[in-house]
Amino acid sequence: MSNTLTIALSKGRIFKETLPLLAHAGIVPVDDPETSRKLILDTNQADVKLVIIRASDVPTYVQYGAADLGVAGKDVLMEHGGEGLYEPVDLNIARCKLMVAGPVGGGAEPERMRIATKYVHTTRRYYAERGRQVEIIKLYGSMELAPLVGLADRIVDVVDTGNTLKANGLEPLEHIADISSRLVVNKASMKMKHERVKEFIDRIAEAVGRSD
Ligand code: PRT
Ligand code: MG
Repeated sequence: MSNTLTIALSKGRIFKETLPLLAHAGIVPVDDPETSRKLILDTNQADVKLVIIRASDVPTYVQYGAADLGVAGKDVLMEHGGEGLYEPVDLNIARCKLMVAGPVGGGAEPERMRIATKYVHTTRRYYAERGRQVEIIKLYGSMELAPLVGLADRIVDVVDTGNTLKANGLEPLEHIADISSRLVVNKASMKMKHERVKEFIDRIAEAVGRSD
């Protein structure tokens, strides 16, 4: 096993909010993923690389050891199941809520609700635990559209300000979970690169403690 540390991140809010935490661990990327087309970013440290991937792919890369570490939303981790991963630090970034939402003043629930979501497993578990029979429709994005065009009665999605729901005539109805991003670690890396990985985790945890 090489001594390089590979860290998996997604572009956008997770990358932006992780940067100051990495800086505290002495890691500064050389390229900006928003302008560079590179998928592997060098950093100021020769043996630390960042891989830039879809948010929902981060747990998979870390599970299989393609990255030693990663940053993923709890929504993504709940949906993935978390096999093969340690989740040592709540980074307290990219916070939002996983909610059930539906049309404003939508009235009584239909007998067998149709729910559109990209969080199929989490949604199935949520309703199963409540003994409610629902039909789940898998979408990859723009869930807010589904109730407007009669595809679904409800959606399950993450909500931050609630502005997107509101702009589409929807309102939050049920709270499923509070979400923030977590540092995840490959189980083999934790053993084989223990010193380096442990040092990194400690620096990141320290940075989280400082930032608020
Ligand atoms: O875009 P891609 O399909 O690759 O992945 P992604 O959309 O999951 O990635 P990204 O970068 O958008 O989100 C990464 C992580 O940020 C998510 O997994 C969440 O843990 C977290 N997060 C925090 C959010 C939001 N806040 C958020 N508001 N992820 C998505 N949103 C979206 C939401 O889906 C909705 O469309 O923003 C819209 C709602 O925002 P408000 O402010 O209008 O409520
Ligand atoms: Mg997105």
